Amino acid sequence: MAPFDWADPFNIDDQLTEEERMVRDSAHGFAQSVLQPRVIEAYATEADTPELFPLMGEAGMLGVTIPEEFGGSGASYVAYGLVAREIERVDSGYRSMASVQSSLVMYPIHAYGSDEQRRKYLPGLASGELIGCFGLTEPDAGSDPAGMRTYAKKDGDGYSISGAKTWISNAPFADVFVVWAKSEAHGDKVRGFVLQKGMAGLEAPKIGGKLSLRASTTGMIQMDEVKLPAEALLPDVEGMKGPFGCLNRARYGISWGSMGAAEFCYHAARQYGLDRHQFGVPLASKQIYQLKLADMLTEISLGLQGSLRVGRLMDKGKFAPEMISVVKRNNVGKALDVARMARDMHGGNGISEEYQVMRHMLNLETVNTYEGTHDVHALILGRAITGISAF
Ligand code: TGC
Ligand code: FAD
Repeated sequence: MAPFDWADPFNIDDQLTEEERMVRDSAHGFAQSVLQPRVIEAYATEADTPELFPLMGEAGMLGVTIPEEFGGSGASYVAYGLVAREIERVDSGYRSMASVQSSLVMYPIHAYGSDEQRRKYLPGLASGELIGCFGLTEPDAGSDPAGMRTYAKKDGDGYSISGAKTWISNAPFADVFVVWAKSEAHGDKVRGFVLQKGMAGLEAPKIGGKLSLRASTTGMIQMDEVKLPAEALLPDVEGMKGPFGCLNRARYGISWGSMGAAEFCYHAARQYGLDRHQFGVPLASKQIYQLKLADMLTEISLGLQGSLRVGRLMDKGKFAPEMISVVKRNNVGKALDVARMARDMHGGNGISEEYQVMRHMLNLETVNTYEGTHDVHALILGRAITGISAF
C-alpha cells in the first residue's frame, strides 16, 4: 500500500520524467518568487507589465516546446503544461501572457513560417525581448472566426491589410502581431501575416475596465491599409486549420493552467478550514466542509490526469483536437466550480484581495470563455459524437 497525499492524490509526480520535474520546480520557484509578490497590486490597478516578459524569458518560461536552436527549451508538451500550471497557480492573466507568446505567436512562426521568419523573431520572443500577440477574434466574429472581415488586398509584391481584431491579449505593448485575414492573392482563403509595431496604419488601443484577468493587458488591433512586404506572409499554412493548429496548443496549456488555479483555491480552502474556528471547532471538522474539499480533490486529480494523458499523446503526435476540447472544457469548468466553492468557504474573507480566491474565480470566467467557450467545446464534441454539426 502507498501513502495517500492530499496534495498529489494520483501521484502525478511519479509519472513525470526527471527533466519534467526540473522544469516544474523551476517554474514553481519563478512563479512564487517573481509573480506572486506582484499580482495583488497588478490586479487591483489593472497594470500593464511588459517588463515581466524578459523575466519569464530568462527563467525559460517562453517557448518551452520550441527547439533550442531558436531559443526555446526543446522540452515536451507535458513540460509546457507543467509551466502553465505553475504560472496559473499565481494568476490566469500571467499564464495568458506566457501562453499567447508561446502557443499563439512562437508556435505559428515555427510551424508555418519561413526559416528567415524563424530566425528573425523566435530568439527575441523566447528571451522576452520581443512581445507577441495573436489576432483572430473580431468584433463580429468570436466563436465563429471563419466569419472574419479582416482582408489583405494584393499591393504590388506585397499586401495591404485592413480590419479590426478585438479582445487581443498583449496587443497594446506587442512588438510582433500574428494576424489572420482573408487574402485576395489566395482566393480569399484565410492566411497568417506577421505585422510589426510601428507600421503605418497599425494601432493597438487598450481595452480597460475588465473585471476579470486584470493582470493581463488586453486590446484591439486596428489596421487601416497597413502595407506589408511579401515576406510578412506565413508561407506554410492556408485556411482555418492555421489558427486552429495554434489554438490546440494554447487550449491544452489552459487545461493544465486552470488546474493550477484550482489547486491554489483547494489548498487555500483546506488551510482556512484548519485555521478558522467556529462553534468551538475548526471549520475543517465539519462534514459539509470536508465534502467540498473531497469534491475539489477529486476534480483536480481527474483533471490533471486527463491533461497528462493528452500531453503524452501530443508528445507522440497522436492526439485529436477533440481530446483537447475534453480537457480544456472540463478542467476550466471544474476549476471555476472549485474557485467558487473556495470563495464561499472563506466566508467574508473570501471577497478580500488578500485571500486571492475571488481573483482566481473572476479570472476563470474569462478562461471559460476564451480559446473556445465551454459551450463551443461541447458542440465540437457533439459533432464528433453524432457526426452532426450544431454550430
Ligand atoms: P471547421 O469547418 O470545423 O474546420 C475548418 C478547417 O479547420 C480544420 N480544423 C482544425 N485543424 C486543426 N485543429 C483544430 N482544432 C481544428 N478544427 C478545425 C478543419 O479540419 C478544416 O480544415 P480544412 O483543411 O478542411 O479547411 O471550422 P468552423 O469554421 O466550422 O469552426 C467551428 C469551431 C466552432 C470549432 C471553431 O470556429 C472554434 O473553435 N471556435 C472558437 C473560436 C476560438 O477558440 N477562438 C479563440 C481566439 S484566441 C484566444 O482566445 C486567445 S485567449 C488568450 C490565451 O490563450 O491565454
Ligand atoms: P460569442 O461568440 O458572441 O458568444 C457569446 C455566447 O454565445 C457564448 O456563451 C457562446 O458559448 C454562445 N454561442 C456562440 N455560438 C454558439 C452556437 N453556435 N451555439 C450555442 N451557443 C453559442 N481572441 C484572440 O483572437 N486573441 C486573443 O489574444 C484573445 N484574448 C482574449 C482575452 C480576453 C480577456 C478575452 C475576454 C477574450 C480574448 N479573446 C482573444 C477572444 C475570445 O477568444 C472570444 O471572446 C471567444 O472566442 C468568444 O467569442 P465572443 O466573445 O465573440 O462570444
